[in-house]
Amino acid sequence: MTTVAVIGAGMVGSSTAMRIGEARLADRIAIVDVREGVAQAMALDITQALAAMGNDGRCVAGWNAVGGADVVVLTAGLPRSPGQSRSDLLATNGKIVVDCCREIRRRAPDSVVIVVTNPLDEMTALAQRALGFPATRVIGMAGTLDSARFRAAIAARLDVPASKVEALTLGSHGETMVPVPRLSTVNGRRLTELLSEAEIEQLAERTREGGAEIVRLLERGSAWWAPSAAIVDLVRSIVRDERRVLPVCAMCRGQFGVRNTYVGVPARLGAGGVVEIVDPGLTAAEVAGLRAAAEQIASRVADLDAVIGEDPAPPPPPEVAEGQLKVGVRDLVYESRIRVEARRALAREGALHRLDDVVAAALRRAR
Ligand code: LAC
Repeated sequence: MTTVAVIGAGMVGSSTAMRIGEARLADRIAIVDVREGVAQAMALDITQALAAMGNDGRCVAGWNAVGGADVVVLTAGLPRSPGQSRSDLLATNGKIVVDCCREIRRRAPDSVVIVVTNPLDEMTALAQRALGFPATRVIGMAGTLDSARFRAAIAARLDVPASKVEALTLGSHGETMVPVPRLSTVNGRRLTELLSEAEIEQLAERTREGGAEIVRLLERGSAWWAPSAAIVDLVRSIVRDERRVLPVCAMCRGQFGVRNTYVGVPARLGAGGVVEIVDPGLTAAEVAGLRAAAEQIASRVADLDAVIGEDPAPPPPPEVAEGQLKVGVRDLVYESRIRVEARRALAREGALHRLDDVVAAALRRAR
């Protein structure tokens, strides 16, 4: 029996729960919200909708229903208001994420957690600390959404079916997003052969601003149809162990020169979460964009301690859990701090290329 839990019964959470039911990805869907009546209403409405469609799926409300979930989708938090950036939500949503993670840790300790709450990259890093799960089991959903927006923008510009467009975005779910037009194709032809650099940049900018454009138009709340579709893509690859490579916010342990930081990268997703991080053959300039995104995320993660107050991290999990580097959960924040300070000092000296070595040396000294 497969249980998928969705935390947060707002528009993103409830449309995700409905899509999971429609796609028959779970025998049981749990839905939770601080507004208990809203979660109960959504559970009834979704179960009745599935019945109307001849689908036996069931949606159940409340934290008890989360027990033993295979996948947990964390959407709880406030959406952006017009004029707000995703990082304006750091403090408010940080507290909500930590509270929810305490429950998830207790009730679904073996789950794969997909974080959707904004600011996405920072909330994913925070959730991993608060959960104390191996980072392979905590990912953030942004890349499949941003890539879909890039694909839709390309399809509209060239008036071709979206299904004939391949498009990829990496980096953050924010201003340091890294659309990769070099790897984008339309009917198998490279996008770079079809449009000028300036035209492609316009589409990339529209993609970076894709979420804000909808927030402005809605005046209240943010998008849900594309986010929920993009979440379901990840859920499917995990619950069916499809092992597809999808762009997600994942912990890098040295890949692309990014150490112990969450950032948007292509990752193979299977039953246990991230199977591997895949290099699609990025150029030096694209890697530089990815690293700039990772550094910005790391510096914001370093600020989270002040936001959250008490340390939410449980004791570090066994190092062998990930079969990777010897890294404890606290290092994520600790290394970020070292990185931010070293970055400032090296930038003054014009020696940023030494950043990794300086940080590695500082970590060695500290251990
Ligand atoms: C968006 C918000 C949810 O991109 O971040 O639509």
